[in-house]
Amino acid sequence: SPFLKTDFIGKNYIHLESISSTNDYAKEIASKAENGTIVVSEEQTSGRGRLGRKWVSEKGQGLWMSIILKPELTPQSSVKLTQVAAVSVVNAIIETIELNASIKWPNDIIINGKKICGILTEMNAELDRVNYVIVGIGLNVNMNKFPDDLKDKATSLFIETGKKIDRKKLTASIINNFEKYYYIFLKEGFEPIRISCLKHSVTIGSEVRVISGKNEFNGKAVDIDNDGNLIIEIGDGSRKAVMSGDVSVRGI
Ligand code: BT5
Repeated sequence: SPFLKTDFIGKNYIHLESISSTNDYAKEIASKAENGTIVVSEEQTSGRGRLGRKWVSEKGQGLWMSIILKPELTPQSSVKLTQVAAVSVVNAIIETIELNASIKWPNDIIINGKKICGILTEMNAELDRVNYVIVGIGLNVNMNKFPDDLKDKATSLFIETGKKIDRKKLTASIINNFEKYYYIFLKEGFEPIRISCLKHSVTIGSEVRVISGKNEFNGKAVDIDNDGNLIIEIGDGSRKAVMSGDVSVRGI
């Protein structure tokens, strides 16, 4: 693509017509694939969210993409690549579509209160060494409707702008931004990413209900810490750190 301006991410670019899930495909080829390999599919027949949830991935209407990375990072800091991706997608949307997108911690991108993008980061690690990380990004681009159960909570760039979006330019912008913020993360650590997440966050400052397994509580989201955890202030004024892995955070 003439729009791609990266050193290594997307140099190896695999474009598929149909696949179960680009994250699954990426996992299969990861050990042999070069760092920065990208897998994109026109359609996913079993697109996945977190915790086995389904990701609706219609043909030709979205960007269903996985980035294979082989970073010199611990598993603990590789988790933060979700936030690196979120910041990249938000910036790409602002730059190419001029729409104001925000981040709903930890892995959703929201426009006008509805979800337009989800991120699924998965990794393969031994002890304290990461073999590879797969950053899966699903972005609703040109679909004009969603299944009934998603109608009120999902949106697309087409629904928001009334215009069909050129996926090539947008995809390149996401990849360019991702490499930029990935380098910043490797060189300067999580702090600049954290600041960017806070700047674009819809979660911070709002009352939320946290559901983590059997444990549920209400509080106010007040910060993101240096590990990427969400900091919740509860009734008695004390603070709880919530890890991104398996929680659901709902506005109340
Ligand atoms: C996510 O999970 O948001 C992560 C989604 C990652 C998708 C990408 S596409 C490329 C790569 N390959 C994959 O197989 N996956 C990745 P989670 O936070 O668990 O949210 C899932 C929930 O979002 C579902 O339970 C629905 O409520 C909602 N949802 C499903 N499809 C959607 C869509 N297309 N747009 C908006 N919301 C959707």
